[in-house]
Amino acid sequence: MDELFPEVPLVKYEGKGSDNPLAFKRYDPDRKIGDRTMREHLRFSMAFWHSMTGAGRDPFGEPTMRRPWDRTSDPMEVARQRMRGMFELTEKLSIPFFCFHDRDIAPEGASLRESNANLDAIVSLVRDLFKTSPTRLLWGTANLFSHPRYMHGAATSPDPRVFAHAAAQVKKALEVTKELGGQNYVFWGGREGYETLLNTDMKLELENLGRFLHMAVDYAKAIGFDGQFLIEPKPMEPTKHQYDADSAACFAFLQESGLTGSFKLNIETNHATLAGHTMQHELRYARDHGILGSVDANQGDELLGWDTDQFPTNLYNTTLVMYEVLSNGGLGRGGLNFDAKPRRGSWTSTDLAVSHIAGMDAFARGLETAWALISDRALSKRVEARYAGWNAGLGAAIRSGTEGFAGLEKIAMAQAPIDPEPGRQEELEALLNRYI
Ligand code: XUL
Ligand code: CO
Repeated sequence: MDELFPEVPLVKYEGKGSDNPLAFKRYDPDRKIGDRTMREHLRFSMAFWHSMTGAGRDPFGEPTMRRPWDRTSDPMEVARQRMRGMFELTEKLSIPFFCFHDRDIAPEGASLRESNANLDAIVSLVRDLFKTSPTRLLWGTANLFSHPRYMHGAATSPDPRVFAHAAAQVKKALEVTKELGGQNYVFWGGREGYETLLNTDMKLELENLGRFLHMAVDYAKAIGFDGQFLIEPKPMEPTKHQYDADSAACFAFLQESGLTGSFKLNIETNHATLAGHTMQHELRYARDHGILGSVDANQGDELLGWDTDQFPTNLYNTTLVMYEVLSNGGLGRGGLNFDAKPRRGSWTSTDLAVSHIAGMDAFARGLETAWALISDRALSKRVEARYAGWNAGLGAAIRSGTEGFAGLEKIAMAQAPIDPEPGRQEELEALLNRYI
């Protein structure tokens, strides 16, 4: 079959001295770091919606991206070409996985029946492409936010008819994800939130969200889908208040709804920063609560402050993400999904490949640095020393519950004045710099 991206070659590792923009400088898929290869540690994934359907449109301007299917007018033919294009690029870039929304890979039809038929046709193409390609499905999801019917939310819509439509869409998306061997299924709360409490019953909406997710868990059991369910936190955009605001809000929601055990989180860098957290904070919170499932790997721009979905090139960030991922023992069935798009000015297909290479190299470097930090216990031994007081004597007594306020008052009265140990933040930042 003719190539759709003849300008993109099979991308190889050429080492850090290479000037070739279409070569890896750090990502050497088969190189072992500890007991796993870089490929196994990083589990990269391409986001179909950005890479294949994204066109470079912004609120002020028309699409800029030029793609091989631009002169094709039949939407199903466009969908087929995009899918072939995605397999071609993931293979050329050694990206082992992809992720999609139902409506990215096949156009919405005039009815739900027609939409399902469109989806089935593309799913059968994917099954054909699987026969000759190593690319596999990391996760599937349903787009419950683009169509006007979802203007007030899907599972949290005030209109039960919309809830029903969303349920039917997720039912189909689960079947399709199972059919394609998807390792996870993601719920990002597209418009599950609100604009104003003047017209919103927040309590009912959150209960309905819980009901919806229980139905998804039940249906997955019924059809034998054993992928991991993931919630993707985000605090705003498109609604002003998104219910799944951050890792902690999601954990509270899962507990309240009786859903812990069935869900983990898919944490995205640009969503963390929109929530006013570092990505490391969001990952650490999830890891400490046993719900770190997968990562949407991108970055925002601190001067812009919206969801710019840029390719991750900041080495501090990729290092600290990999620090959490390695400390978690890896991501299991999860992966690093590039929920990222080239800038509007990076409109060629070569830019699309180069953007992925930039993100992959930044993560490979982050992996190496994080591995060294962990092997040397460079940070952990300092943290352990800082909390050493909790392992013996007074700290151990407090932890074991043998001391209460009255006993602690006696101890405090008898204590000499306290000079706390310095936190040594700058020293540790300099230490991190040395490793990077
Ligand atoms: C939106 C976003 C989504 C999810 C999947 O900000 O990140 O693309 O990753 O629905
Ligand atoms: Co995302």
